Amino acid sequence: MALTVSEFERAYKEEVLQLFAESWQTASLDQQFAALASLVKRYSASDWSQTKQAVDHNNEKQIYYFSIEFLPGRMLATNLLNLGILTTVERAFKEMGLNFKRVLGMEVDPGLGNGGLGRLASSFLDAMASIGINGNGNGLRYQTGLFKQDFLNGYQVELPDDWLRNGYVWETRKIERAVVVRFGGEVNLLPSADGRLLAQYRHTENVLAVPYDIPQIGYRNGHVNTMRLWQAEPPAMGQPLTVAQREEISAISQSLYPDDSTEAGRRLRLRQEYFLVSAGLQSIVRHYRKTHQDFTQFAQTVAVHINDTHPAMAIPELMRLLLDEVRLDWDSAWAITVQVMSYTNHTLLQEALETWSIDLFAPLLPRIYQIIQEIDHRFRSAYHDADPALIDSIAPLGHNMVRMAYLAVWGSHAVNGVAALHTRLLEESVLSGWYQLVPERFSNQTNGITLRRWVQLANRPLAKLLDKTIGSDWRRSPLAIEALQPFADQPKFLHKLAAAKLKNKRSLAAYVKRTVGLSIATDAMFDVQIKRLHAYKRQLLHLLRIIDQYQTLKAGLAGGPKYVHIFAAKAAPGYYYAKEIIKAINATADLINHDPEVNQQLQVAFLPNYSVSLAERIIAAADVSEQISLAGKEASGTSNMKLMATGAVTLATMDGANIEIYDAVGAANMMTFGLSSEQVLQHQRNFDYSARDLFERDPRIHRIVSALIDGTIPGIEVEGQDIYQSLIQYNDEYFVLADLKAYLDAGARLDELYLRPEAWGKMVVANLAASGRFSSDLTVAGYARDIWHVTPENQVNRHEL
Ligand code: 7GP
Repeated sequence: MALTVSEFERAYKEEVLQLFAESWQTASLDQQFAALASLVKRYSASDWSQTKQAVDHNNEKQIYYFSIEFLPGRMLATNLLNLGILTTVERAFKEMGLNFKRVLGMEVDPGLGNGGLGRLASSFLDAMASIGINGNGNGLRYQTGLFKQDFLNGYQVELPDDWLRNGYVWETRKIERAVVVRFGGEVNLLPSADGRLLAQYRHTENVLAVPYDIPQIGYRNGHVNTMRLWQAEPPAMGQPLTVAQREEISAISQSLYPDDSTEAGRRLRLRQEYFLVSAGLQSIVRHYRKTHQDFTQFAQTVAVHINDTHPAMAIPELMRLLLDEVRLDWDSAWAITVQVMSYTNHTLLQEALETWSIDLFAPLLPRIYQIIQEIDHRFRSAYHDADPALIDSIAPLGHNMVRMAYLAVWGSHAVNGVAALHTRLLEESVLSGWYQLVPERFSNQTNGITLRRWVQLANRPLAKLLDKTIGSDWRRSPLAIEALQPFADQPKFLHKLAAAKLKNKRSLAAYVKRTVGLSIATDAMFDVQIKRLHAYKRQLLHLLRIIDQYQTLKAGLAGGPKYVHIFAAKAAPGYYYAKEIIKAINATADLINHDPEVNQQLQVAFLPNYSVSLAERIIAAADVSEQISLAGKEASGTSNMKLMATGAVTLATMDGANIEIYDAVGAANMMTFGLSSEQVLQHQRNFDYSARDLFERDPRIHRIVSALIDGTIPGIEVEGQDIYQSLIQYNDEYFVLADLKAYLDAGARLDELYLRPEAWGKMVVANLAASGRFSSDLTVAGYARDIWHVTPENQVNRHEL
């Protein structure tokens, strides 16, 4: 949009006055933030309304991205950037003598997600708006996020993440669009006038689903989509409810991933999942009916994407609506449903494949259960001449369970994995039966990231340098950054690149000092591992390398570059082993950071409360990106992409999207090591891996691992023992020791390169130049083409990669 500095200043001052009856000079930072955000929302309002009108007017197809998690991060800077007024507003703030950065810092991170899956969902919403497709989010409005993490004596402490306490500026409550979601009760199928059975419900628990809409502004294209979050409330009318009943209802949208170790917790999760899909689909069907008489056009105008299995009940719920309310026959309803639905799998971990016991499911969702039984029955009859053992092993119902992934594949026309290796492993293992049956449904769509956020916003020094060096095309066309490649050989440019990195390191160092009181050396190599804490991601492997570095320094054998190891990670509250690893890393950090014999060379910082906004600080400052999961376990990873796109070099196993980064940058520009996924499988099949052998035969491994239990690291008597036992006694499920030597060697090779700034700079440039292909604009263009069958309004220039 067009806006001059003085126009903006006038509007802003008026906004502060109107909202708070304060002059702009005396407004608090919170008020400054609220006024600016409210103005931005106003600026986007007419585009938002017009986008919605155009959809209806032209009968355009809409994508609904159903997800139990979203991680949008802070929205103010993104919205300003996407509206095209970021620099204008910055200039105005400067002129008014106000601190723009601090105002941005007032925004809270929405607590609507926990990890990669949620961040990907938000990144896709941004991309859909930015390439000009009508793509809406459908999620839950959790009152409290996962948890706020702090450390007490090195242990993780979980504090409530009360992110909505002061309201959320970007949302609008739409009470007039509320719908009723029904649970429990009885369903009777009664004959009706049209000769078909009519589902009659009795004694149901009715929950009001109230939508809150948030604008999702596209990048400088006037396209504004909607992220819709549902809140559960007691209905205004009907039977009076007890306090306890009302609380049970609000609990549905109270918090993300309730503890599922109890029956009550599992029931709550199931209620959440059904609430999410039923509210979303009811509102989609209602909207469609406003402009259409019959349902012949439904699949041409609606696509519903099931982000992992949590929303897989969208399939039986849409069937319910089409059968019971629209009154279609089964075959027509099923044909529409399959055309509408598509499903992405995000993990191969067996424990993450959702199943629900029928004993829990059937009484809570009686009609949905009936429909799933019918789906299961018809599936089995459709394949009555196939191998019965195969059909039995992949049917939606089996072993007294509803198997959500199988239901999702059978009810969708498209299924995808999130990186090439992951998709192949899905086809060969987790979903192999399904791949045999319906191979044409499977495709790969490698994940992507919002480069605008990670480069344009979170790495301003780099962004400026790119503009000066290759012009600003890269801001709109991600692949244009390839033009940087020739500068890999220009020492002057490499020098500037290093200076930009140093700037980011200084900002991060100031933050580290402020938050954890540690002064980190900005002339050190910043070696970063940031992601959820999970055994398969092997933060432990990284810790063992740090112990090795410590022991080397203590033995007086220095020589490598200075190191600052940076971690950020939350462990799930019930994941005891992950919490022990956090404690072990913190204890090691404490030892190293306080030992004057080593702390000039080596430091370790574990930053609490990993979040999108913390990631923005860390990623810009990173030199090394640790992507060291056990091969075959990490579906894709996306921090690997963010880090390479802002100038870090990747130290990685051949897992997930690391392989595609390797293909993009070449062997010379990435350091890979370790077992391949095939080798891991082979060891698992042959039972021929012995961690104890390695420990006993290799003196270096012996020395490193022993540090966990011999008192070298004070304060981990219990944790050190447990970790030691998981490695030696229980034979190291994640092959940490199997990969340790290769990892140390790869680290040493990286050290040598880091000590030669020109060699290092060359690698950094190669990574930057190859990063464009990981833009989620391109990923989403792939979904649009292969899965949703829509054409983006904006040109997305994905030339053949
Ligand atoms: C994650 C995968 O672990 C990660 O490799 C991938 O990049 C990301 O999804 C986006 O595709 N999976 C999850 O976050 C997840 O499975 C389930 O959460 C609760």
